[in-house]
Amino acid sequence: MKSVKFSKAVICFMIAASFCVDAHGQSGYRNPVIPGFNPDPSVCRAGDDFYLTTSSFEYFPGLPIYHSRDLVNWEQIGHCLTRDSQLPLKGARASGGLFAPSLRYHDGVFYVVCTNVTGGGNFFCTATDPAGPWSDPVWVDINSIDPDIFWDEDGSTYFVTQGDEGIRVTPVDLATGRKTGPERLVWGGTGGRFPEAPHIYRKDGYYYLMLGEGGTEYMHSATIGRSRYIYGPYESCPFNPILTHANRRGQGSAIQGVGHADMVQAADGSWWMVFLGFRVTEPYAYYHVLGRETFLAPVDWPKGGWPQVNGDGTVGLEMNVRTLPLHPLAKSPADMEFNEDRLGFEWQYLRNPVRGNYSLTDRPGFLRITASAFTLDEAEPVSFVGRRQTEHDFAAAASLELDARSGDDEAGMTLIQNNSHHYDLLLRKSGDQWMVQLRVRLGSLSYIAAERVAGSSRVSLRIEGNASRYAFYFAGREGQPYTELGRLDTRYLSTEVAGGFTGVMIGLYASSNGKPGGSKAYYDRFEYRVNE
Ligand code: 6LW
Repeated sequence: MKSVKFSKAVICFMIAASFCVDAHGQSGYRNPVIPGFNPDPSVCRAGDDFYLTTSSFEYFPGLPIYHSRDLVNWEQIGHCLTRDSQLPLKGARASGGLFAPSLRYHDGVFYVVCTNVTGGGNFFCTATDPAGPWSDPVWVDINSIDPDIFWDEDGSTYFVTQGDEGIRVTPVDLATGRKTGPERLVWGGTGGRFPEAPHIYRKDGYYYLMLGEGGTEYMHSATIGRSRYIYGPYESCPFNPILTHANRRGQGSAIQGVGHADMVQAADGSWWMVFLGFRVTEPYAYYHVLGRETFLAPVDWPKGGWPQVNGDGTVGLEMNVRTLPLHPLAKSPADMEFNEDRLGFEWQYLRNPVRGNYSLTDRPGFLRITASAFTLDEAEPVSFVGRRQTEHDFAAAASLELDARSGDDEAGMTLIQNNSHHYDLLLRKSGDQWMVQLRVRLGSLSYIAAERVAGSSRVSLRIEGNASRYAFYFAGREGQPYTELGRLDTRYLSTEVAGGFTGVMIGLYASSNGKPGGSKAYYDRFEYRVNE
């Protein structure tokens, strides 16, 4: 019996950002460039290749690694943290675990520096191939978050982190992970709350220190300062914030909360910024369910050497700007038959998985998930594997057979924002009957919104989403028409309601609800289609 592994190359998750070229050869692209829960992006360049990582919190494996040749089209090539020894998530609360990473390339080596807020704090890992394998973490005794790593021209190396009062710079010996000097507060930003997400760039004799400010919600922004000395004093850019939608220009935009940015220079000399933002369900409807996503904007350096982001510091869904030569990617297949021996990189577990609970080879053509006693309500390694909801308009479906031992066993699909906010479409046995249920879990409220007799232990489940509603369906047998079970508002799975730093994931799971686990759910198909 073989456990499910995450493939390096076999099943690549292709993110096909759409693009267009007009009659004059002017190219454009569509934001976000990496849709769905992908916050705190950090980017680096190695030759003509760009690599990017984002925060992954309580999900495992941790820190997706994306590759691109044009900054527009991204393909996931792996994860940084694939071993339990690299990423202990025991007891990780929702939105615990891994916060804001930085990804850098220096002298032929890739570095990821990050914070595990659940345990261990700051660390860095290295790799010569960003697809992995990555080293075990080197833990660094600095007690603050959002670390960046910076190499100065004299060879000194620094960690740049967020402290309560502002940004700190600390010399660190990368051979040992030890501090070689004190943590020094260098800049408090421009006065916005939560000065965080620091990144330092060396340009034209200056140290440029870019921050996120305003908190990661609607007041978010990117600001920048510069100094001739790494320890400051930092002079604030007169045009701050250089990126924000928390002003009249961003009012009514479908994109809100832009900030937490990183910059990269392409081989042709052009500068680009990646940053997080979120798509509200519609302009002026102030909630979002997809989490914070990764956006892209061009950067110029006119005005006395201060960066200007996409002209006026705002961005759109359609970006009518000249790009690098585009390298479109094939789209990921919408249908999965579970015939491969590994799941694609887009799939993640909740916390360190009990590996024996998952198999693709136990019964060829099926993903077997063995129920654990844990439920989706607990901050535990529940038997679950899921992928991001990447667009408001989507359809997801799964076919399932449940080998239930008792009425306590259940399995099905879930839309999960966190342990206390999820919608479950599940199969369970009640006496002699097989029932399909639609269960709502919102904070202290948990109830069965609808249930129907399923007819057998084999069902097809389907969820369709748009900006405001999720609709839930089931079909008793292959080929039978779907019956609608109910509709639920998207709003209650939003970050505004549920809180936290993640976005909605579409999961397959099995649970024995606190009783000894062991019953098996066999999934033989999964489909995920988006309407762009
Ligand atoms: C991250 C902080 C932030 O540490 O959210 O948007 C936190 N910015 O920089 C978690 O993603």
